[in-house]
Amino acid sequence: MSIKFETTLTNASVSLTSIERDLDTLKTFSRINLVAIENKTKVMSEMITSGKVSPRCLTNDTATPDYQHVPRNQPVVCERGMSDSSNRSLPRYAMMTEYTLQRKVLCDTRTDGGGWIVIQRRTKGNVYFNRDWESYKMGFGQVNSTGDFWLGNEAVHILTYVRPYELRVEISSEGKDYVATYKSFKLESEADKYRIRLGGVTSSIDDGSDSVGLSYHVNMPFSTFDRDNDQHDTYHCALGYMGGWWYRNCERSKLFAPWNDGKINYAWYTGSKWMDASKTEMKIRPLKLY
Ligand SMILES: [Ca+2]
Repeated sequence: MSIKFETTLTNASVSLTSIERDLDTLKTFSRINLVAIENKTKVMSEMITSGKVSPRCLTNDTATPDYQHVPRNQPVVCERGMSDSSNRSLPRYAMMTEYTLQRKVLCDTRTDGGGWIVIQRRTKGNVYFNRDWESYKMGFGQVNSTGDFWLGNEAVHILTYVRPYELRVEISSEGKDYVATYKSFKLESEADKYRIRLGGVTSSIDDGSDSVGLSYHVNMPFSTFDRDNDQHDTYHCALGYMGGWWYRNCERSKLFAPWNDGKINYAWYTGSKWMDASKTEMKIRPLKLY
């Protein structure tokens, strides 16, 4: 085989990889656009049917984000809890339909003003968390006010891709409650292995440095026992420590690790000690109400 032919083959291979990546991105965009179109169509049809607005008015009002038009007495998305005083009558947790996903999610309607979509919860330990890539992608467990669950990497990616979100992590350890809030939070797409983006931390258990809590895992891709995406050359962190996570080399937190005797052992490193966790919740909230 001539050198020229080999070079041509290599170039063709590089081009193919690039095209594949573009196709992946295009697929994600198409899916999000399709969901958005379905949502708009549904809302418009509901508005016209309910007589809230005439088709002509809708035509003149296309620049306004659609979910501002949803009647205020119908709790349909978590973010309403942030400003709607009527939501004070809601229970602490409520199942509401999330707009972008068009599926029921668990909302925390009160904590710090409410409006939180709960994406992870472990209080009972009756749900197995050492699952494969596909399970973490799609989510598992019982998404309701008493269940343990993970909402799913794909759902969290779609939400945080469409709008900027903040993240709140709550941990109970030895009778005390701890909180870590991150003013920016995002999961990249599956093509980028659901890489975690994180910033703006406020917490007594995570000072944002490179060696503590969730901050240690910033910019890491997600790993499961069947996907070694960590930075450890000779060890498969998710296989060894079990449970999916954004393992690095390997961890300073692991809230999906096995549940033993009513807690997750060595769930979070604070900078001075490892904490076990007898309860965890991860919840996200859009930064803007528009
Ligand atoms: Ca490894």
